[in-house]
Amino acid sequence: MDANNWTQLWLTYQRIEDIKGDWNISYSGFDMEHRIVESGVYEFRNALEGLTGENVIISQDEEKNQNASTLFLVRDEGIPAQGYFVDSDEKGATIKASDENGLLYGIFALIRNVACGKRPGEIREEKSPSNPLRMMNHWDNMDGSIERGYSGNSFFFERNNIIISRRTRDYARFMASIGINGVVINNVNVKDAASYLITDRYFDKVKALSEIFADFGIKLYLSLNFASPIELGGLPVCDPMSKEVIDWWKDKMKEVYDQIPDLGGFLVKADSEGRPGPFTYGRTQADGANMLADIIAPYGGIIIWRCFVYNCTQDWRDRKTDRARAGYDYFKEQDGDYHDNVILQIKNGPMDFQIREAVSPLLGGLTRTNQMLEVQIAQEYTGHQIDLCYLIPLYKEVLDFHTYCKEGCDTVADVVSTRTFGNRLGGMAAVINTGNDYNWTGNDLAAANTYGFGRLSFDTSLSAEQIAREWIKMTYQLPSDKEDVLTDMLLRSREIYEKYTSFLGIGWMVTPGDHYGPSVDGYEYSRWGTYHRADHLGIGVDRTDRGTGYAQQYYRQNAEMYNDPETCPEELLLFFHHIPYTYKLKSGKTLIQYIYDSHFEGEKEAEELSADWKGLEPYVPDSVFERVSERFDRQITNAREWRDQVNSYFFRKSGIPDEKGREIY
Ligand code: GCV
Repeated sequence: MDANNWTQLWLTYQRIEDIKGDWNISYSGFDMEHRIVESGVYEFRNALEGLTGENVIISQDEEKNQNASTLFLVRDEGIPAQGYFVDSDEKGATIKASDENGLLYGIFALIRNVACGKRPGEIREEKSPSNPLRMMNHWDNMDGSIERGYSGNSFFFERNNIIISRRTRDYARFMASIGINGVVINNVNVKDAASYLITDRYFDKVKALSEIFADFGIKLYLSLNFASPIELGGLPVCDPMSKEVIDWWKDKMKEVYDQIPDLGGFLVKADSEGRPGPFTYGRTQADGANMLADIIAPYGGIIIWRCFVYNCTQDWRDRKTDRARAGYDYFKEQDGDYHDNVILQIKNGPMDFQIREAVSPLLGGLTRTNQMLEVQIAQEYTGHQIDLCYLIPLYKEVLDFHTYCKEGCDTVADVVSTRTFGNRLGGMAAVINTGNDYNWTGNDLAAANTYGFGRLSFDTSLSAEQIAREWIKMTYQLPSDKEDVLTDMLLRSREIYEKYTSFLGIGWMVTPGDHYGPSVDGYEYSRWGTYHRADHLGIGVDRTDRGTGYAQQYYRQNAEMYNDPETCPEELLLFFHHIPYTYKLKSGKTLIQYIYDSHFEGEKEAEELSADWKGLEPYVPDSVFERVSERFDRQITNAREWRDQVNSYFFRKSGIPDEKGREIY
């Protein structure tokens, strides 16, 4: 692997040797030459050779190889789509599935169980995916840069070319191993060369990429420029109701699908942060999405339309306009109008991937529309893959949130899985955190988030701890007490990051633009709709019925809960309320004292994380130890800066000293 200059992430195959030796493969109902089946068998060989370090004989002839174990690959129509059943005994293993994706996931499940220390005979697992769509969104630009990327440059694009290498295949293997079945390769902000991905300038390479993905059961999707009729077609408008525009798209999509028949469809960011969209022509978001969806329906394509639509030129003096309201205000009205090959992709919170915010009321608020949850693995607001921040607990909270949209089946996990409303499409998407760094994710420990998102989107019942342990076992060979240490570090990390950056749901005190490090007023007088409204008496945004009314976008139970500071969950208090510094929290502490305490604690706990990591030095590869240690040093510097800037700011605003007399500047 070193020769290629990248790691194998969690597919290291070094942990145990219980399945070593030669194997027969017996196929029943599966074509051994099917591309996905071949990939699965190849991976099985990889695992065996990785474990033993020597070549193994994999044969189809049981007669010839009587001492070998046997892997039975059996088609069983009774197993749900993309699901699998894995069983094993001393003589081998059986994987049943009704389709090739399920078979591939079954093979990975077998390998995962072995790599996690289970012995043949102990392995028995039956799973079908919680979500039909499990997608990664790359924000990769064609010049090779990555928007919000913290792990080097793109491995898909370089100087406006598409790169295809062994790394591409490895990437597809990693994604399949965690159950991902869709990948959007380019940034949602589609500009410049990326607009040309749907032209013959790039067809050959996009097709080649889509075929590599297809080997692993993954569909390739592209982000689309809504203004393509203008930019590529030379038309004066891109009005979705204009006949000329529709005809242009029809010809374009025919050309695209003729060349790339496997293409899954398109992701569209429209009318958002300067991107073009239907609003320019007085049309609705549904008009835009449906026009494209109808055109690609005959090819089996889908349109994934983002709900991240808000006014980004707001006047900070205006206290009525509330960015948090925007998604619901724009999209709820047309619930039911979207055609059945459109999915609305909704960020987990109504603002933008803060370390803590309320769950978007659109999730479950829409009842007649395909919907999909979008989360961010790339650590834009959560530490740039410098600071440790295991995000699976955050995703779990969102998935477990009760929306009250339907009795007994109302969590976000229920809604996006399609269980609640029986929608045709649904699932989870994540803005991925990879790049061409040697270790793919900048911080080696950030790979736990990449791995974790995939596993969670496949099986939303897994706990954050189970996922962390799996990832650790597959990636490193730690004695069990050290595995506990690393698991615990991951599980503490989100709360620690929250403590020194953002208290009680306030968010946005980050350096503008870059979003790493503190700048308490950085966004306070800006156009982005991201305010904390701190004055000398208190802080927080009144989103109740006395304020912006955002809380009323939820179903009654949640609306009432959020509307009252006494029942509002404390971790979101300042997201929903403007609260005096002297307000007593449930603990009996005043708000100002909580601000001081949490920042002192957060910094101290960041130091403890770093100390815990130092204790793992003998157990992880030297290069990993060094890379991660260097990041912990930067995390401590960052946490100190946050602690001192935030505490000083609120001391100066409020004039109230710290009860414990600690140093504030
Ligand atoms: C891709 C935030 C980020 C942008 C990103 C945008 C989005 O505003 O800062 O970089 O653009 O979200 O999700 O579209």
